[in-house]
Amino acid sequence: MKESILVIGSNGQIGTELVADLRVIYGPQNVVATDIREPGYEMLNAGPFEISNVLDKQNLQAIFEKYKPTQIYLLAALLSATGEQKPKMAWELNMEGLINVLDFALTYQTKKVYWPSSIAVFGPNSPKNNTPQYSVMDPNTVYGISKLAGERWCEYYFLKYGLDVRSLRYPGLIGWKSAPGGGTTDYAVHIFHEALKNKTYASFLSAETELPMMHMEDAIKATIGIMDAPAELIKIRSSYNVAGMSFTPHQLGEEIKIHLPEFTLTYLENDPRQAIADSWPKSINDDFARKDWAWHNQYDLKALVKNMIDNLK
Ligand code: AKB
Repeated sequence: MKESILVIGSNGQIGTELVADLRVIYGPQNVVATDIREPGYEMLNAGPFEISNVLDKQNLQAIFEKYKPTQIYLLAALLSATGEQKPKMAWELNMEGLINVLDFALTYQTKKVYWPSSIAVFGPNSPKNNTPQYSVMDPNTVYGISKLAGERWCEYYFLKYGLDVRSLRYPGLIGWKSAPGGGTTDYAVHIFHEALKNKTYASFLSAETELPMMHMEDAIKATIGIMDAPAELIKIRSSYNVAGMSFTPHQLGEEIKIHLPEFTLTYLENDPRQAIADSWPKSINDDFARKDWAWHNQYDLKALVKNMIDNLK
């Protein structure tokens, strides 16, 4: 059967790379990129693009009616740092956007829906190290609360209506092809651009703040991997823990110095993103994803830093 794939929120950090890879696999015409804003020249000319607003049901329905998607990737969301500045807007976009898409997916008999969750579903009382799939979850950011609620909705639509929804809890994502926006883990991308341009970077997270991270290539592989897996292998219908590596700003800085010896790293104080990072896990246990649908990552810190510097140079 011919696939019609809809990517909602295609201009963001994940969408930019995901659309390009899906178009290689399924053919450019079968992957419709949609976002609330027009994309750059490259995306606009690489395949179909539509303006979409997940909060505008009429607009969304017109897109479903036109393309009758067989698969949907819903990536439109406000991330953790922006969410704390605009809590009501984050809740509305992250929650109502999800429910609108799940409802239209049912109406238009979409085969599979992908929705990203995050390590932000964990909170200050979750275990910090090797955080298990199932544990205390008490997120204290609006973003985290919306992701945890979203996970419950995804599982609910699967159990109640049989909608094939699949999801991953992304750690911080680091890639050289696209820029992050509004997250707490964004420092780990900005640091590379500044290291190459100005040989120095001021981290808004403290030297010893350890967080789970992943190379974008691994994240895209996991995303397409879980969507391609046979439905019976997807045992968890809320969202899967997935892990790549964990490091602190200091450890990242030291690894960058191996390639750029003149690089210096300084630290800002009193940034509101520090409290968000302090509420999150340091490392993640992803045994369920590895066992259920054979997830495995490729990049560790060494390989990530080399790849980022080689490509951004
Ligand atoms: C953020 O920092 O908000 C995101 C995430 C970990 O979900 N990158």
